[in-house]
Amino acid sequence: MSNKEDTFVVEDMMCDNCINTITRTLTNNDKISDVKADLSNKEVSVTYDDQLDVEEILSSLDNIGFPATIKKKL
Ligand SMILES: [Cu+2]
Repeated sequence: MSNKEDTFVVEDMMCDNCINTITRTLTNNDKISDVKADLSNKEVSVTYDDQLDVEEILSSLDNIGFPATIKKKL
């Protein structure tokens, strides 16, 4: 098993409370090993087991009221 990292754009992430909610929710998933939120860019970088479907990350963010999109890699 190996890890991959994706960055998500979360437009509704406005403050530290949002970051806490997002970080707590994602780190509850044991296939997610690291979450780094950057409020200034409204981006969340997630390191996760490649067995985890990225759609699951998107839907868990959607479920807590933070719809997200995957940032395209350059
Ligand atoms: Cu907030």
